[in-house]
Amino acid sequence: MTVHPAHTRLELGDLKVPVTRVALTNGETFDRYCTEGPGSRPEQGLPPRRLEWIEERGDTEPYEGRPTDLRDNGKTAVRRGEATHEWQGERRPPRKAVSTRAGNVTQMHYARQGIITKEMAYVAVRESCSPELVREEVAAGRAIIPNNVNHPESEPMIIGKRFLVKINANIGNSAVTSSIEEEVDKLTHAITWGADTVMDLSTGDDIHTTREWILRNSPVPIGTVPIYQALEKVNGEADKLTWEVFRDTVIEQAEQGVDYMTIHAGVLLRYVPLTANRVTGIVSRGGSIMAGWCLAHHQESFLYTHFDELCEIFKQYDVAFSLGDGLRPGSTADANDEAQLSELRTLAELTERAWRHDVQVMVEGPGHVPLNLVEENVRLQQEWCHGAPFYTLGPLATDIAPGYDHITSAIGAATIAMHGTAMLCYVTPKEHLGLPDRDDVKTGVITYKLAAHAADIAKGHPGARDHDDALSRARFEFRWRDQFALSLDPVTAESFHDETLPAENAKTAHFCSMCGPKFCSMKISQDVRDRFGGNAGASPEEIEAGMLEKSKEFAAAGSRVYLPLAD
Ligand code: IRN
Ligand code: FE2
Repeated sequence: MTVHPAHTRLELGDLKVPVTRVALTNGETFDRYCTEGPGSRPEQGLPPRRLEWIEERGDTEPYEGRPTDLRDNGKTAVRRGEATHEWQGERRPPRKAVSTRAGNVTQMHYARQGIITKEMAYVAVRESCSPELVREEVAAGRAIIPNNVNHPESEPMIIGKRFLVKINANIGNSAVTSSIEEEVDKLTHAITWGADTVMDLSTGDDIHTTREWILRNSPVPIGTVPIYQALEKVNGEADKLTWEVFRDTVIEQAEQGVDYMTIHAGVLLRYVPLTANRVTGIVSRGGSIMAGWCLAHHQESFLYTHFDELCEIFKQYDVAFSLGDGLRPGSTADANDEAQLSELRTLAELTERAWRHDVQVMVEGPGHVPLNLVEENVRLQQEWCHGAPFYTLGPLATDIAPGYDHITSAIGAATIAMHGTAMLCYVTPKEHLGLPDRDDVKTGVITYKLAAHAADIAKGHPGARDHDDALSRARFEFRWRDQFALSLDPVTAESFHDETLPAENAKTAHFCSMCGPKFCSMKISQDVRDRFGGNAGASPEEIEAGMLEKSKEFAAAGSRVYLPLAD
């Protein structure tokens, strides 16, 4: 029987912050960062836990409630071809919480006035740091708390390089496959395995309803790329897009509660020709839509020219910008080229513009980048964007392994996060090949969790290694159950062990089937310790003598590294 971790809550005043408490067989416990949800009935959604905090600030319209059954709202999809934000039939948003007094409800706005919000205090407990550090980082723009006032189901989290490295999982149906239920299931699955934020990249029909279900069921911030829905509204013809269609889409999504939006406002008309000689041109979906529009109209991007109006909308809901890297390299050959870096300079300019409105910003980054060029990406972004959080897609360190791109990208992701990237956008094994299914979502999340954690350790983040130490001690002491329970994926760890040693007594045995009972390095080290009363007390000569003795035993047993399995 595996040790099942239990949810518990750290209480600080009236704040209750969930942690997963792993009870170990030696009587110790280990707490892991987690969310309270998921676990709702999909058609009901999660309770609006953050509502009180939002309402007690008194700067939003009253909460109008939401349908008790999301199926009642099921006919609210935006139909293809609609170039208007008029609601169809029952398309009334479940509530509207537009700021009425200050006109600005962003966490950055409060932070800059010296206010520590409940959200900041909550984040401080999750991150084991002081609330003042959270406030300072948010005020300076070096961290964001994506936190739309219309998404009260979300549990506050922070993205910034002074905090734990976060990971985002992309889900979303396409015109070709998958249903709303499947997407909600993927959401729950991604969060269960550790996604810190989720982006809904749905395209096709029912885009509005899908997002509604996702938001109402999500305890983590939800991001979107609104240009995708805007494009649906003009029948997929990029040149038909207008600022008005786009603006109305943004308002519709902000009212639903989207916490951050990818806005590809750095794809300027004059940068498009810079991609002409690339190996892979423009690989960003949003980037190519905007490049197409700029070329068709021979005008500057409406996302750029109307950027201040976007800020005005964002600050009424506290939507954060994720400034899109529409010109990111899609192959290692194109990394760090003029197109990519020109766009980054514009994203830096836009960061400052958003900050003038106290709107929270993170900046998106590549893509495909050889390891030797990775550090330069963070360095330039941090320098030019004055420390605004960097959010990168991988990057893939090589292009040659379709089917394994969760790995090619995790190599780049760990490296870039070690140098200061705050959030990593996961890549699944289906990258470049197809829409990820449930299993791909899990593989992507686990792979990115370990990349992010590897970076936390390398950065010397306080307490990051505690988890490793707890697992390593369990491993060294042959507490197999504890080793499984402490691992990122206990199910897989246990089932791999079961493949060769399924018996119950193997779960306390002092060896595994890799080296067999005689040549387990951990066992040998323990023998050495027992003999000399612990390594600390043993002199180098004594240790050497112990090793020599083991070497003789090894030779006497036939010098075989692998032994046949014991019955
Ligand atoms: C993250 C960093 N750079 C890109 N991303 C994510 O890629 C972005 O947030 C979105 O989820 C996804 C697809 O973006 P494009 O292809 O429209 O740029
Ligand atoms: Fe790619």
